[in-house]
Amino acid sequence: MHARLHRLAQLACVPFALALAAAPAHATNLVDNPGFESPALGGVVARYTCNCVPSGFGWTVGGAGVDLIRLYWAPHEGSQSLDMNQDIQTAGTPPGAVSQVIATTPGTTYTIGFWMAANPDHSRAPDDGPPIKTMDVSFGPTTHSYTFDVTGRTLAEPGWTYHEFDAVATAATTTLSFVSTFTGYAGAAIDDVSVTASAVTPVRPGTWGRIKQLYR
Ligand SMILES: [Ca+2]
Repeated sequence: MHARLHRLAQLACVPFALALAAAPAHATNLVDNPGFESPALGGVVARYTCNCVPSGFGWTVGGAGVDLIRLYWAPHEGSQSLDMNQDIQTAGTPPGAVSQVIATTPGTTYTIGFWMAANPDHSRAPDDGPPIKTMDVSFGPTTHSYTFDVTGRTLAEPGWTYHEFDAVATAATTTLSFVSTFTGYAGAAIDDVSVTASAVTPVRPGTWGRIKQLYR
């Protein structure tokens, strides 16, 4: 191609390239099965007790286990959400946990978001546990504690509440974990978890400087 034609062809691409550079970074959710919709249950509950990743679940179950709940109470989205304490049908249900390892870039800030409510069932008090449900959420070495008051909440209106925090990754992988911190069969509930890398401020070279550079 003639040099001048080649430069014109390059120039024609400038607006498109600038548009790409100026576009905000898409906030990709790095969490596997973030809304607990997998596996889709045929019944109301799946009780996970293994210290493993149940088939299709994407999260490692820890502690005394958790209950995957389908439409017993209204989820925040979709049809399913997670009860952080498994209902073992007897008194003194110990707390459960879930975690997953996420690929991260050291030095990058991530925003960890989730919706929190609680199992509002109160039919076997006091085995349901305290009205204030507590949970720790960790991203690597960063941990925050959260509470949810289930008083007055119902199956139809669990009172889903959004929380988020920022944390800087220190390694190529970072463990995201949700850990219940109380005893009782009615645990904190979570849905719609997200981990997103902070948007990088795009570099926008001056249009005229870019054009002059092409014609040097
Ligand atoms: Ca869901």
